Amino acid sequence: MKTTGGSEAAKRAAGERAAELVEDGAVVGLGTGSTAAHAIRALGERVGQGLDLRGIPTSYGSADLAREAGIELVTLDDALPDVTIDGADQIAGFDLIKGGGAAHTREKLVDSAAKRFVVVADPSKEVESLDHPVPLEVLPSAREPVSRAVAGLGGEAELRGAERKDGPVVTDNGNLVLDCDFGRIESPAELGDELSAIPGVLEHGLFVGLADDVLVGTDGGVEERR
Ligand code: ABF
Repeated sequence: MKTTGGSEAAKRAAGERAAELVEDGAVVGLGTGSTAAHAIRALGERVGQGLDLRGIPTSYGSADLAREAGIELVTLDDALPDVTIDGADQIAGFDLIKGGGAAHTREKLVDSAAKRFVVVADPSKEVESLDHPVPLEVLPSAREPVSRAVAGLGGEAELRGAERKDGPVVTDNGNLVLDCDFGRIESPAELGDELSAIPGVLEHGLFVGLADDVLVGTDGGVEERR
């Protein structure tokens, strides 16, 4: 699974702490990315010790990892998550930018459906104000009109993987990703509403007001915000 910046020990500390919070019998949303992967592996170990749980994956990657870890998988048609554990690309307070793994549409579905959404991260993700490019999952036919609409909102859209010989990044849902640079984002909620209103945008990577807990791993422990 793709690893972004930040120490592996810090990611592991956050992921393993989140896995400890899961109670017997729970349905758990399984996030995507290298930090959430630590939680999935730790949950698999707990299943091996007798914990009863079912997982709802947010991507093919998290589904594969969960199967390897011995976690039974179900869908949102079967049950809603008691808790979802997922990573982030940038965190300001409880507002997030996600989508670095091109999985944010399913992540937002599973994260928002959970009774409790626990974010796991290393300290490199924390900032005062969000300024990371915002990923948009767009229909392949909507790439140009969406790019123009983003420019109209003061942003600059870049097709993810445009430079790759084997073609741009394609999401699990068969769509493209535009990474949209707006500089410092003064009002994430307002920008999120504007992006949602653009025809052809399936989902944007601003997660505003969804997180219940933020667990930031460090090399020496875990800082927990609720
Ligand atoms: C997913 O994985 C994303 O939404 C986010 O883009 C990324 C974080 O990855 P990592 O934990 O590897 O930094 O949760």
